[in-house]
Amino acid sequence: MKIFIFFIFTCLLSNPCLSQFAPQVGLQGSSAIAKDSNIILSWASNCIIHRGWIDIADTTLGKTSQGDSLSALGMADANIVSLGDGGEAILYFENPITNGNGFDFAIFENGFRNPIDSNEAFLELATVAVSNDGINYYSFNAVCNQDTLSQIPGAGVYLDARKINNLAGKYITYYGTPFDLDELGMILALDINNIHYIKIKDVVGSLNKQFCTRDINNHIINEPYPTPYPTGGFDLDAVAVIHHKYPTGVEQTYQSTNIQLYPNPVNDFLYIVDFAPFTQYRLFTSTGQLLKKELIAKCIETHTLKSGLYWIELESKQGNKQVFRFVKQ
Ligand SMILES: [Ca+2]
Ligand SMILES: [Ca+2]
Ligand SMILES: [Ca+2]
Repeated sequence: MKIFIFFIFTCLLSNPCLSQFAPQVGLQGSSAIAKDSNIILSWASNCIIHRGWIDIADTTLGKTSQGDSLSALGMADANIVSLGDGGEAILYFENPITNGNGFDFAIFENGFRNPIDSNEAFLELATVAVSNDGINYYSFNAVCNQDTLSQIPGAGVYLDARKINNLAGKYITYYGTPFDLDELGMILALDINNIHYIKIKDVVGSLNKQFCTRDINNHIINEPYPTPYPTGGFDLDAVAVIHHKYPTGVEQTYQSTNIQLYPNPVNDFLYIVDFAPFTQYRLFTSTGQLLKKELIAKCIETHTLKSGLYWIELESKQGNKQVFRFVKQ
């Protein structure tokens, strides 16, 4: 009997049609990340767009044109770049994203809620993959349990976030869909603590098997299609970093324009000019290991450092920080 109950329970858990994922923004259990959440450390600052078609089934219409790569940079602001059918955005992070506790980054789109059902929203979806080197990408296991009885049209029909997991675009404007690198921890070829690239690829929501996108369960993802406008497809607003490798945080703290560090590359001494209001510094290796923490002086001894890349973080009495990189010869 126990075995039977276990069998039933296992079937319930493994049946994708019965899975319930986190609900839309504002509902209990939602995993949405607000754009002004204090867990966000920084925002994407480098993006390349590979436009997709206005309609993949009629390429004479050309490609989408709304926004450009700049629209995807900085804090979420509802200024978007439209990827088009099957279009891609590739974001590069010089300071790599790492696998911290919980979610590690979040992707912002411009969906909007159904005015008469708070569980539903007009959503356009995208698959998400990450890479160490910009060549080998590994995808999050996307799930969309929306039925495929009839095509979700390009307007007027809403999706329920509880049927969607690991697809960007699950949440409405100003709320990011979060991703946890821990879920990719079993992939030996991927270092989840050194993610330099995120690839966001529009889901072609067509039910036509020639063009469709399938989820990890080989289920066709039924989302708005066609969207035959210059604004067609996934609308990327921003990408927030929640965990990253080096102790930057510059984006949310004081930035001085007067500070100069020289020479760089450095030999025996690193000179710091006009360092006020900073009073102390912390020196890190390229992998984030703290080497020393001291009061700032005009001249810092570096002759004992091995050759390589280092990070120096200046901090004021108020806790404001600024980070610089230098190379020891
Ligand atoms: Ca994580
Ligand atoms: Ca789409
Ligand atoms: Ca934006």
